[in-house]
Amino acid sequence: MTQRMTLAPSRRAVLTGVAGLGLAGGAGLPALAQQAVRWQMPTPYPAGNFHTRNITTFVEEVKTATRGGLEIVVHPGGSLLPLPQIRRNVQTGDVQIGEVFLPALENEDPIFGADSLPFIVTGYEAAERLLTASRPMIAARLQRAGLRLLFSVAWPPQGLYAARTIDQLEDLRGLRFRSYGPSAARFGELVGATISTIQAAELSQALATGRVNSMITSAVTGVDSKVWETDVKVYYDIQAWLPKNAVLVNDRAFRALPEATQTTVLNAAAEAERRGWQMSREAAASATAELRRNGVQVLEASPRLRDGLRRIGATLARDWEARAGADGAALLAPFKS
Ligand code: PCA
Repeated sequence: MTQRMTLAPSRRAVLTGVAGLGLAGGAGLPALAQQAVRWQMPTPYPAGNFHTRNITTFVEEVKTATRGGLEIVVHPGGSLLPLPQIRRNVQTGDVQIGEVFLPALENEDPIFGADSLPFIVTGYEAAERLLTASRPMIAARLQRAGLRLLFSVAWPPQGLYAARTIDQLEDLRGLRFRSYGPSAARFGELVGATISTIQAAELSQALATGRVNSMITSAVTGVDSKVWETDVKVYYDIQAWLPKNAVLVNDRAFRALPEATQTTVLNAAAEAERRGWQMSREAAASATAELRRNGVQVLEASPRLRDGLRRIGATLARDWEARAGADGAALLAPFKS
């Protein structure tokens, strides 16, 4: 009840309209009549973003393979629910499926933030190994909350954006730093920046008004939010970490599907994960080129800046390990040289 109270009336109408059941066959075709299920799917990122495009293909595949038996309606860009509310609303069943940003769940359990530790996993190949190692841990934690992990896809490596050139860590002091989760906030704190938590859907505006003038995110999100139209015109391709999104489904809603449909969803999810990682690699390259084309300076970090960033990374990793227990230690061990 309280969940629904937090929604705007138009959004409430969509959610309470989720009867989920309807007749696929017409009234005149009783033999073909089967129950069609409709799921609502809030996602945080814009329609043109590669994560959203990948999800759209997933949804189309499910619809085709089930002959319309399962229809998933995607609501991109935080239009149905803002990112911080998606996980909870999938859990309560107000929506059946949704996309989340895993590091944003770190307050719930440090394991969700394993992919946001600076300079530990910095390339796709290692990021895939980290997903393989962490998947059972992530899935078990979600399962306890009645959620099922369908698939997870990495963002491109995270770089540093700023409104001025940054030659050393100290140059970040006093900047207005945008955070997208606990680890990014902690990073901002350690460098002495002022932190605002801003969702991707609100980022263009926050940059345009100068509410923030620095951040760590991917080239893709820099393009999505058209950083070149703001004062933020410098991008250091520091490849600090590769955080992941995850698509979660309410386990009760999943188990209510016919068995054949469950199998279809799981197969399409495995395919979406494979495709999504490929799309991520391609988007990393094309977005960096697009930043350049639009006049953003894409720079290498100076050795001094790199040293400073690594020092902060080591502090963050130590803090995380102290919180993440035996699972955390087991997860990180293979990645520490
Ligand atoms: N873009 C998302 C999360 C990570 C990324 O590259 C964002 O900035 O919100």
